[in-house]
Amino acid sequence: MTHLKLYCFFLYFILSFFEDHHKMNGILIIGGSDCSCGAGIQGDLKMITCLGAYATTVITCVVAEHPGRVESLYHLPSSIIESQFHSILDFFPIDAIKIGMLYKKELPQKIVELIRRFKINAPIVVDPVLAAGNGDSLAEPGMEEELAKNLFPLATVVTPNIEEAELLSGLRIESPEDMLRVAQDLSEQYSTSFLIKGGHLQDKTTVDVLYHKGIAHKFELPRIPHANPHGTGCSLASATAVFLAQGLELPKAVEKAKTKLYEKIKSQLQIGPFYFLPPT
Ligand code: PXL
Repeated sequence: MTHLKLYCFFLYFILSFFEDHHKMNGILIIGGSDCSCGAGIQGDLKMITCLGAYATTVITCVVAEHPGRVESLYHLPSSIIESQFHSILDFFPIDAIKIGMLYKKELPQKIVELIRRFKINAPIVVDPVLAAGNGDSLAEPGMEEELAKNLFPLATVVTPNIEEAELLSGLRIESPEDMLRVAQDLSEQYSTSFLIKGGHLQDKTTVDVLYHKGIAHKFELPRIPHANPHGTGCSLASATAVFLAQGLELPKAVEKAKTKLYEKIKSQLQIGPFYFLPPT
């Protein structure tokens, strides 16, 4: 090394001590684009940004939708999905991953391959997106098995809503007690934690149930009358990813995520005939 190079290296080293690095947790979101910006990538991006983390996105498909219905969707070729991974992971630190809508049945295996190839070692929240809140399909038939075989073994937590938990378990869920039983069953079957999101059960309270390391945790908050904004499921999962990135234990991360979501639901925005979570 020349003297000049050595001097520059030394100067850089000294200056880096005084630099005011603004450290933010990096959250990688893998999922579908919702053009109405309620759910999917855009919903996650709003929640993650609000919580002070920095989100990067790998978009798997583009969905033309609003909260009332899914109009059409276009899934992206696997080469561009891989390329997005490259662009981000060549330089970006990842403190948590949130996986949402994949649509194509071959994607769970592909995503696992990429996570392994890039040696990402961070908590992973798997939202097993199968259908939209209005019942429209958001995955190819047979996605349940592909998610279970490939992604559940890597998941820190899997976050189905009631309908998705029913599809994954083959059991009916009509009450918080059913949620507890199914969360335990799924958790034991797949050896990972399950958070069943109960927002779609009609009750005076909203209950989410986490089964984690042999213990059931029930998170209950009052239901806000007439509040049904789009994207609550995605937002709960992405907020959980942020708190896991901060190093919180899973039950605490879920509790904080639910409290944040509750605050946002209280100030939901009416836009046309639909309700959305506020962007701030
Ligand atoms: O509301 C469900 C939904 C709609 N659209 C996209 C989603 C989801 C749920 O995850 O990812 C793109």
